Amino acid sequence: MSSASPRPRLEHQNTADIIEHNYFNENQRPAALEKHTALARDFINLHAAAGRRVVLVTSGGTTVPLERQTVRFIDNFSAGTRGATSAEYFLEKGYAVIFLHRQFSLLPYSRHYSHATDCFLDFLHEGPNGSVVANEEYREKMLKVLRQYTSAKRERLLLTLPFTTINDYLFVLRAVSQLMRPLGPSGLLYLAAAVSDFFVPPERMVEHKIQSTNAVDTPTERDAEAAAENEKGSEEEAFDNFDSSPSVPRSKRLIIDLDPVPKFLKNLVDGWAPEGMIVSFKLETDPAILVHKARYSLERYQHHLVIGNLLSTRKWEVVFVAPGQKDRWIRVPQHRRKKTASTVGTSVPVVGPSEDEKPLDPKDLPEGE
Ligand code: 9Z3
Repeated sequence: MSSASPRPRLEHQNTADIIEHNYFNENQRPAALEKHTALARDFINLHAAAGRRVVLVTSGGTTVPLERQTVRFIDNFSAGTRGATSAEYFLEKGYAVIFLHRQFSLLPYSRHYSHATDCFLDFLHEGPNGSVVANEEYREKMLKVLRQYTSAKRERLLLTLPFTTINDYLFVLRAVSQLMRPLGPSGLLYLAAAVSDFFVPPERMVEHKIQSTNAVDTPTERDAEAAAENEKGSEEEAFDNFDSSPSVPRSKRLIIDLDPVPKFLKNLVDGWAPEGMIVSFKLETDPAILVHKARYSLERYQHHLVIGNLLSTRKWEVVFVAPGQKDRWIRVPQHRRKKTASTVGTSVPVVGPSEDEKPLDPKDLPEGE
């Protein structure tokens, strides 16, 4: 008889709970999960005891690995500008910020210098006695950013937690939002990360790098045998993440069969942090469907606010979609747009004052945006 403890019974739970149970049991816990959870627990306890509001900001794109030992992966668009900039504004407003971000994407404060088209060394020169000095024209702004950064660090107001894959992200999101549960409405979840909608489930992920040619070169007897095996439907070495056996040889093509990522926003709203304030972002490219999709998301998940944005105009305008309210477009005024058109390190608010109610036409934007 097996001595393993029985799995929890699920027959009285609803579908969302079963999907959650299955996902988090079938997918591997990230190695850093415990460490990140412990850091978040200490951080939340510290600020809850001080009566401070806490926000979880998610930022950057999640990846979908195609191989367990990952050489190739599918990425989601996001530099992390929205999340990193918003985090700075939350800090300014007195929040303690947990910044759950894609590793190497933009970070609050350092974003002003880290991914700029200029190398950060271009902001500096050598001073007297071997010192390093900021160039005159950048000094004022750099000093301001440096002071904000060191103050946030000194007061332990900013906790940065990295993720890479969709799986890392989901595990940490669940753990941190559950830790925020006792904060009630003074816990804010601000979900700006660009989250993958499709992934390769673990049972269909290959261990090794997907090969573009058959076997290890030179045709040998072994290759002939392997080819024959493949013909018979044996999938041992070949990459194929299809559920069923292929009916035609696909040896030269790469066909990727992805499952939908479960929509855990429902679980977050109903179970992980049911009293928290929850703001999600909706990204689209087609202006004709943005507001509709944002409204649909709000109705489906029943949270507090969906902020809609279009890929091409995201730096200038967003639409707020909230329960029982008219859609509200918020825009950076025209005269401030050029200044921020191609610079990452802008001091213009991510959302600015409203100009009018008509959405921007992407073709009216300056080039390069
Ligand atoms: C966003 O819409 C963010 O505003 C951007 C920010 C990713 C566009 P950047 O980092 O870009 O400043 O370069 N995030 C999308 C969040 C997302 O994936 N939402 C899901 C969806 O649209 C629903 S939770 O389906």
